[in-house]
Amino acid sequence: MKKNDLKKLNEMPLRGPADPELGGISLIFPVHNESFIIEQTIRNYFAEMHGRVQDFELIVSEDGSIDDTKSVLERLAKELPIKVYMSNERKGYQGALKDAISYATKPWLFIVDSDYQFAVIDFWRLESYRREYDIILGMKSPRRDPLYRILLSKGYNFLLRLFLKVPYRDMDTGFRLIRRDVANEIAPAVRYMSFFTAEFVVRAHHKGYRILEVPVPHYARKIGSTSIFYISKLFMICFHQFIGLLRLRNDILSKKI
Ligand SMILES: Nc1nc2c(ncn2[C@@H]2O[C@H](COP(=O)(O)OP(=O)(O)OP(=O)(O)O)[C@@H](O)[C@H]2O)c(=O)[nH]1
Ligand SMILES: [Mg+2]
Repeated sequence: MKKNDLKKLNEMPLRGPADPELGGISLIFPVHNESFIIEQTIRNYFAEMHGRVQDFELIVSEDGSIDDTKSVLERLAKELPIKVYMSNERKGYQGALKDAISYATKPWLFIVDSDYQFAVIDFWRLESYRREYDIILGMKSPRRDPLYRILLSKGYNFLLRLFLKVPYRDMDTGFRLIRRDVANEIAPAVRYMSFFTAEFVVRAHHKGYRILEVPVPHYARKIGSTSIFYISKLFMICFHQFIGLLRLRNDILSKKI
């Protein structure tokens, strides 16, 4: 990490208000089986952003949970002005995000993983860059995950840089601020890589959109478990991601992007 980035990371960001001239924000949470943490996540993010972001909405994209998540969300939706979309079938991370993007109404989307591995206060580290950038990515600094996940992610980002000619370091981050018109243009085309964000970033980069990575602290998952990176599925996940990467490269080389 650059010296300047490290210095900024040690400073507390100013907590808004968000610049109203830059437009309102739809906060989007993808959720699957997060009954132990989802209430805390929604309450903390809502308390911080509602009131400091003039034109604000909070959208939850729940997806085939088989724990208590749905009942927690039903209760919260009666108390807080939030928009909850639930699905009995699991659409998957990519499908649920695409749907959530189409439900959003504000000019900017703040799409955040719902298991509280990112603190809401770090939204303010991204906010002011809306003036100059179309996509602002929270780069996990440092990443608080098991070593094998950190190594896999480093290798994955290295391959993306090498094969797809992009300069970014943490393309599958779960903390990102995106202009809605850019999301609406690019999200429907995302199809090769199942985690959505990396492919989205690559496509946006090759379309010439302005993308910035800003370091943000990352926190270990405190409760619940991954619904994506099961160790038993790691080999297949890596295999599918690599095939996706090659397909994306093919699209770039044949100028389909
Ligand atoms: N809508 C939807 N959300 C999902 C799905 N799978 C995971 N999520 C959510 O996506 C976010 C990221 O998933 P995680 O399982 O935390 O992935 P991770 O952070 O890489 O893994 P951990 O380090 O174990 O937390 C969480 O908020 C999940 O609730 C899904 O199929 N559909
Ligand atoms: Mg997580």
